[in-house]
Amino acid sequence: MALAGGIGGARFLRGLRLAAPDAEITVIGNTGDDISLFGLRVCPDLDTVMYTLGGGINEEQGWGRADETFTVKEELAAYGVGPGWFGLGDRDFATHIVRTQMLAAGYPLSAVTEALCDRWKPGVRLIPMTDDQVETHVVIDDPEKGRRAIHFQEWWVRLRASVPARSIAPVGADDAKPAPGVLDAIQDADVVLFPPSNPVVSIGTILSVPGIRDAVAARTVVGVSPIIGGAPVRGMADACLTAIGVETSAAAVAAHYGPDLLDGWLVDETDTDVEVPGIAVRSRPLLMTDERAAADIAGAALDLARELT
Ligand code: GDP
Ligand code: FO1
Ligand code: CA
Repeated sequence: MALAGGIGGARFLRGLRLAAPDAEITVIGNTGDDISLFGLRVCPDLDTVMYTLGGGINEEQGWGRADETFTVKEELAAYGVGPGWFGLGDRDFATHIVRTQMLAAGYPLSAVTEALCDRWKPGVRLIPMTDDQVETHVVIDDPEKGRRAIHFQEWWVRLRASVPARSIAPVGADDAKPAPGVLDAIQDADVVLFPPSNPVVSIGTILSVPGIRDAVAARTVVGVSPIIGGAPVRGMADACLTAIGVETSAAAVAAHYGPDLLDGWLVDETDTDVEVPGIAVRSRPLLMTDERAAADIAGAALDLARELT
């Protein structure tokens, strides 16, 4: 089983599915990025995993649908209805409409996600970390409005993480319960994998749901570094790590997870001499240039897990 954020998680999982075709793979998805827009519930990381594994993703962008159009967004803008900084496409809108309709009818997010996956057939069981609402917020010093908390998406997408985060918090996590099946999946797993997802706002958020961290720590856990040569492969994960006082390096991220949680850690071949007390480190190419490369990385993570079990 694996925890997963968006792009890094989804591409790793596509490789894992290829590396272990006979395995039953359960994925616990991050819902801290979720946001309500135009009255619709949007779950970017769940959708990125679902579309990527289901063959509907915009490959270049890494999020959103392939062959997308933006007519609804343009029409909303013509009414002066925003936000204009979040690009919801027409095809993607349908997903959010179905989701919101089912949530309003009383179905929990886990059941809604299962229903959406009936169409996409991702080949893994995708469960949101919780059915309760958890939203990551970021405290910034706004040049005009002073210190205030904004939604993670506003910081990440509108501001491109250009304003330093004073702190980052998964609002609602303290009172959230793991979704049905989450703790069982962790307890029954042969191995728990951390894809190269964002350590703070993807993996960190999932681990902030009470009960999940302890359940994971009791298993054999192998992670893949999202940091190569002191920088994220894509995105602004460095801005998130800085906010929690962790250096942007493969070693520092492993040390941040710590030996209580992590048993094994894959770092890139160019990150030589990485040593983390209590964690078995192996180096190999970590760029997911295509599905085969991602499968080789996933295979190496499984090999290390077997070695450590
Ligand atoms: P997000 O929710 O869309 O931001 O995606 P995730 O949290 O799942 O993953 C984001 C992380 O994936 C970023 O910090 C990247 O550094 C990492 N990443 C993206 N592509 C690659 C890759 O090819 N190799 C590795 N090792 N990390 C990657
Ligand atoms: N990311 C962007 O950088 N700009 C967007 O306009 C944008 C729209 C969007 C719509 C649906 C969706 O599922 C994801 C979307 N993302 C967009 C990706 C995204 O929200 C972030 O990259 C992640 O949440 C960060 O992990
Ligand atoms: Ca995310």
